Amino acid sequence: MTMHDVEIAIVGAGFSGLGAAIKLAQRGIDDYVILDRGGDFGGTWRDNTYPGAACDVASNLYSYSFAPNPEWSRSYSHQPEIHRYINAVADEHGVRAKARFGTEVTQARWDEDTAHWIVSTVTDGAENTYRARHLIGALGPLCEPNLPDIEGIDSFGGTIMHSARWDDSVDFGGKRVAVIGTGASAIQIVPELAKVAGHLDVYQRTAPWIVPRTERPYTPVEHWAFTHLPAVQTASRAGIYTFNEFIAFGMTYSPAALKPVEMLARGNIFRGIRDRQLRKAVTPDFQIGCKRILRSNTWYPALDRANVDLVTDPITRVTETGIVTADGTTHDIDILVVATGFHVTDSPVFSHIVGVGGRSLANVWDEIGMQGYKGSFVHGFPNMMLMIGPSTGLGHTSMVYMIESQLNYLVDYIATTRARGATRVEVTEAAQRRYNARIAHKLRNSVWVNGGCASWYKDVHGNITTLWPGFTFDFRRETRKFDVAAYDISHAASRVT
Ligand code: N01
Repeated sequence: MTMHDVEIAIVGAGFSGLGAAIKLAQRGIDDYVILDRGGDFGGTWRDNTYPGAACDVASNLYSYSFAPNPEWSRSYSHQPEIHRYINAVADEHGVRAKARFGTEVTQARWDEDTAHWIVSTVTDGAENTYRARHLIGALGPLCEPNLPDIEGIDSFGGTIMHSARWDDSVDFGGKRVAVIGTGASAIQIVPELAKVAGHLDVYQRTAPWIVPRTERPYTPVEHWAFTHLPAVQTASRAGIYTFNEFIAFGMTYSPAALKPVEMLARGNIFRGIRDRQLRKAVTPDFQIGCKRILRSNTWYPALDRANVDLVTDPITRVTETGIVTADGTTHDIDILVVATGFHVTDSPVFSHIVGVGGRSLANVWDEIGMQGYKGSFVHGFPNMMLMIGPSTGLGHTSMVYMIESQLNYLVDYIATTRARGATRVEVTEAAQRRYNARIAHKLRNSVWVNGGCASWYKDVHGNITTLWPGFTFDFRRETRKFDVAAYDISHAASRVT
C-alpha cells in the first residue's frame, strides 16, 4: 500500500469534480488529485448510457459558463454529446493528468490528530491511501442505483439491468421486456425499447406529470452565430436562465400559476393516447410540480402502441420467468429493466465517510436528516466540502449553475484557509441549525411539501432536504464569499497534536 500526500482530494469526476479541478487550477492551487471509479470524466453523463438518454435542461444553459459550446447540435442535448463535452472541457483545461480513473474510494476517514482526511482507495485490486488536508466530495446525488426490493427479484433467470448500468450488448429485438418505473429515465427508455421489443410491459406505480419536450436541431444560422458572435449564445443562455427562474420557479409556490402547466400536461396525454381508459390510467393524482415535471413527446404514443401494455396492478413478486401482479396475473418476460431511480438521501456512500468521533455521514444524517450548510459543509466533518450537497437540487433549471456557485465558495474556502494558515475548518452546529431552519421555513408553502406526493426529494425523516427553495441567484449570492463567521477555525499553532 502506498501513501500519497496531497492538499486536496476530489472524489468524483462529473460536472462538479471537474469544475472544482479547473477552478482550483485557475487560482494557482494545483496540489490536488481527482479520484473516480469510472474510466473518464462525465459522472452521471458517463454512466447513464441507456437508449434515449438526454437532458431536460436546454443545452446553452446546461454547460459551464466559462466553457460555452457553439457546437451543441440540438436545443436539448443527448447523453453522448454531453459526455463528449465534459471530456473536451477537461482536456482544454489540462486537468486529465490529475485524475486517477478506475479508482474506487472505499473510505474517507477524518484523522483528528493530524487534521487530515485519510482516503482509502482500490485501483485494479491494489490498495492506496491519500492523506489530504481537504476532501471535496463531488459524488453526484444520482450515482448509486436503487435496486427495487421486490420479493424473488434475485431469482429472475433472464437479463436484468438498472437504467444507470445499461448493458449495450443485450439485444432487445423481438424480446418480451418489462420496465419498472415511470420517472425521468423510464420515460426516455420506453419509447426506444417499444420500437424493437416484441412485447413491452411498463409497470407504473405513480403516474408522472409530463409536458411536451421542445427539442429541435440548431440551424446552420444558429451555429454560425454561436461560433462567430459569442454574445448570441450568451444571450440565449441568459434568456433561458431568466425564463426558468421567474416563470418555472415562481410556479413552485403558486398553485394557480401551475394550472396552465397542468393544462399543457393534460393536453400532452390527450394528444398522445387515443384510448380513454389508458388516458385515465396515466393521469397523475398529485399536484403538478410536487415531483419533477418530466418532458416528452414520445412517452404517451409509446404506451399507446399495440406491443406495449401499461401495468398498474402492484407487483407482488418476481419469479424465475416473469412478474406476478396483485391481480394474480403472471407476466412472462425475457428482460427486466429497473428504472427505479437512485439512493439520494440514503446513499450507501454516506457510511464510507467517517468524521469526528468515528461518526459517519450515514450516522449523522439518520439522526438529524440530510442537513448541511450552504449545500457544502456538514458539522462534524471538518475540512470536507460537498458539491451539490443538501438543499441544492433543482426542479426547474440547470444544476451546472448551482455547481458554479459552489465553485466560488470552494475556491474562496481554500484560499481563505491557506491565507490564515488554518488546519481545521468546521461549520458550527449553530450556523448549520439556523441555516436549515431558514430553509425549512422557505419550503413550508411549496408544492414539494404540500403537493400530495411521495418523492426522492424527501429524506428518511420525510423532510425536503434535497432542494434549494429559492431563486438560484440567491444561492449564488450566499456562496459568493467564504463566510468565516460560520466556522470554527484552528491553526497549526493552536492545535494540540
Ligand atoms: O428515477 P425516479 P429516475 N416498484 O426516482 C419507480 C434525473 N434524471 O432515474 O414514483 C415499482 O425519478 C418510482 O415509482 P414512484 C432527474 O433529476 C434526469 O427516473 O416512487 N416502482 C418511479 O416511477 C430525475 O428526477 C433526466 O411511485 C418503483 C421510478 O421507479 C432523477 O434523475 C433523465 C419501485 C423511479 O423514478 C431520477 O430519475 C433521467 C418499486 N419497488 C434522470 N421503486 C433528464 O434530464 C421505484 N419505482 C431528462
